[in-house]
Amino acid sequence: MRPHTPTRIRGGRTTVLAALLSLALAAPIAAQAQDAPPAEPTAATRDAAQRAELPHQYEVRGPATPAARTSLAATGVSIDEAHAHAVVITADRAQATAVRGLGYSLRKLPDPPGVAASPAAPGTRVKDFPAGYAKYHTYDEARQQIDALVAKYPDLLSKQTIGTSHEGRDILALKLSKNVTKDEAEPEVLFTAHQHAREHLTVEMALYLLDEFTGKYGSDDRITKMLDSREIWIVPDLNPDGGAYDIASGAFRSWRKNRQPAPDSQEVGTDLNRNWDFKWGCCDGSSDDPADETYRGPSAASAPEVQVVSKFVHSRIIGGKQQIKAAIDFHTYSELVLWPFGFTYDETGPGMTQDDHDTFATIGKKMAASNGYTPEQSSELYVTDGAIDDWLWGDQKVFAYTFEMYPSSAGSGGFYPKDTVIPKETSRNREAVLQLLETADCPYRAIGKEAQYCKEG
Ligand code: LU0
Ligand code: CA
Ligand code: ZN
Repeated sequence: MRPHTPTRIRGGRTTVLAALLSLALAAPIAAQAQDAPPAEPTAATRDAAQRAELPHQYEVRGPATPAARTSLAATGVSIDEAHAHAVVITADRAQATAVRGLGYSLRKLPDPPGVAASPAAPGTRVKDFPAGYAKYHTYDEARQQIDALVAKYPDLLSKQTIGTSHEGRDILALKLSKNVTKDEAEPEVLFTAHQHAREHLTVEMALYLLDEFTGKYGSDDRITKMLDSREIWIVPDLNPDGGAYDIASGAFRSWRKNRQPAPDSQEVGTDLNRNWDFKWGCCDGSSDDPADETYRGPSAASAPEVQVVSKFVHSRIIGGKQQIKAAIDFHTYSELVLWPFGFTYDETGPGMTQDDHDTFATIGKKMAASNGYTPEQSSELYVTDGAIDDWLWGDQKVFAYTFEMYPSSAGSGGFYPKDTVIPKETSRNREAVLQLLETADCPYRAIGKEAQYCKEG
């Protein structure tokens, strides 16, 4: 049976939270004198309620079209996989109930080994990856590796702090180029990673690129040529707070958002990839409920992390021209190459000509042929609004792609593949990255329209 169009379900989590809080409070209140004032929820009871709320993955059979997936996503769950007649979602208990309310049946999937079966006891602070994941880099380890590379390759690699996260962690931008300390008139390409906290493999992707490009300059012809003629920007960790929170208890929490409290709410976290300032919240592609996985935040670019990177991208407008020509934002998982727009099913329209679309699709398909991912317009998956690619293209005219990295399914580890896959699954994108760099001086060359779009001046 095909479920009817869902109505937006709000406050589900709040209701569950209230019920848990009243349960937790019932005993102490009963033991108190009759005229004692009602107790305020303590940090401990709030913690208890939230610990009952760790999200899990479920298979949902039925949704088979972009429209059906968009309707399902409107409950505020994240859709992690889309198949011909089923999807995999991440949902907490209240959200799972909301999805069942649409007429779907849910099958809970087994958690990967490192995922917390039950939440950590309050105060547990391991702050590192679980066993089997030791080769993933924590925020501090990534910084150390980056600092070592900057020290080793000062003419090729430079580091700047472009701002700080909600909790005050530095957000870094690394520049890779010959004569790195000079701002030369070369096409620029941006690689970003880790908007979503649980997508740790993307930080490894960024570190791989830094390592590969520094280490092979001078010996690998294509890399040498690119560093000689491009300025490459890498923002290796857009969401350091979320990443730290996801691993802080010693078992993964399946956390997606940043760690900024929502206004007038007990809930924490904005989905950074619904917070960018282009058609923000326009099109049922995000949630206004702070409890949801895809909460878009109270206003466009309300997340400090989004502000920091937006400001950085704006800073690359020189002489009225955006220097960044192309970009990849790394996510996991599903093995996809995605291009804008996400806010509409339409291939073309205001802000996307047929030539623009054809250029996106041609380059995207070629990159996908190199890494074995599936190429498609982002909204083929489901509608998103406020996603980075829509902003980078719609606002800045950057040919921006999203790569959804390994694996293709939850059965291979979902968001949490073991560290043994890191070398293979990061180097798998080497060719695609080189292709994008090589095309960045004139992306329209891909459709044979260099003369029309890329004349000097
Ligand atoms: O933000 C997302 O929902 C992405 C997909 C979009 C870029 C279309 N999927 S993810 O959250 O699973 N990485
Ligand atoms: Ca240079
Ligand atoms: Zn993601």
